[in-house]
Amino acid sequence: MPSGIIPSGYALVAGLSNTGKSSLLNALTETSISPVALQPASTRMPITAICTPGNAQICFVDTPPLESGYDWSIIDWVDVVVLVVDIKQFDRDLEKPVVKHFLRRARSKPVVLALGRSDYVHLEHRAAYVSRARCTNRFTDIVPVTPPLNFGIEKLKNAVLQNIPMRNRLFPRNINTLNSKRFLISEQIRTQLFSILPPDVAGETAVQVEETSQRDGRLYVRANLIVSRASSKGMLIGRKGQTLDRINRLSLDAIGEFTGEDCRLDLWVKVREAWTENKTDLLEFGYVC
Ligand SMILES: Nc1nc2c(ncn2[C@@H]2O[C@H](COP(=O)(O)OP(=O)(O)OP(=O)(O)O)[C@@H](O)[C@H]2O)c(=O)[nH]1
Ligand SMILES: [Mg+2]
Repeated sequence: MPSGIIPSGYALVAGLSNTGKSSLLNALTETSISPVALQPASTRMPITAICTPGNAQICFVDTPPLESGYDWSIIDWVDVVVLVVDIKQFDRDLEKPVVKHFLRRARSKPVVLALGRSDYVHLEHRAAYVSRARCTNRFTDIVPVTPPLNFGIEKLKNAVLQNIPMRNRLFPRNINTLNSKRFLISEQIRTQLFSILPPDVAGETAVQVEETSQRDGRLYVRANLIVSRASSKGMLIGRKGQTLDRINRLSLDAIGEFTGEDCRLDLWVKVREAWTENKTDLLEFGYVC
């Protein structure tokens, strides 16, 4: 084997909404890079994290839910696919048209089935679910996982690694993501909006990070929360600024956990009328049209 040739490649993390894809990416890469949220469809753009088991490199790619206008072309350039399904309803989910379409698109790729939320099933019953899933004859491997408890994660990582091709390294050493820090911070802030605001207002609020710098030994972040209706501005600020304060506090915790840095955050609420219907605005705020 020529020197410099190592297992190096991309593994897609895909699945229906709210199945635990982002939690899984974080557990696999021992990070908090991908925001996790209770509400469905919280991930809206691919988030990457690179882990280096042994001398290998795996770039895991967390993606938005399959049912929300999925970018199918992503399947073409990854080496391995991890399909996350809920263990208790995996056979029903595998019959859904969007999942069938996904599996057809991925027919030339190794697909590892991650049976998510395996904590909902007794430990001794999990093997029976694996056997049932094996009967489909479709999957390269099948692994029950519970990302918040770190259950099944090493096994899943090994199953992926077995299918990563040998090649020249794809990623420079010491790189742990392909996303920009600004984008990742904006996603951490955006996710907090959903735990505080009504879903329609949160969904129509873009986050634009204008500055990330070091000030007095701390990470300084200035970001705009851009609402699409003037009437939403007051809702984001709240009485005496209380709502904005809460958004700020939650966001600081999330950014601190993700970056490991002590952080100061300045949030500003701005209005851009009907940005959700304007293609130029959507592109500016990082939405794929
Ligand atoms: N009990 C349990 N909860 C889980 C598990 N994995 C994730 N969750 C929770 O499920 C919710 C959704 O998790 P996410 O990781 O954001 O799910 P997702 O598939 O990325 O969601 P979208 O990006 O919105 O499609 C969060 O509240 C997680 O804490 C699991 O294995 N067991
Ligand atoms: Mg997600």
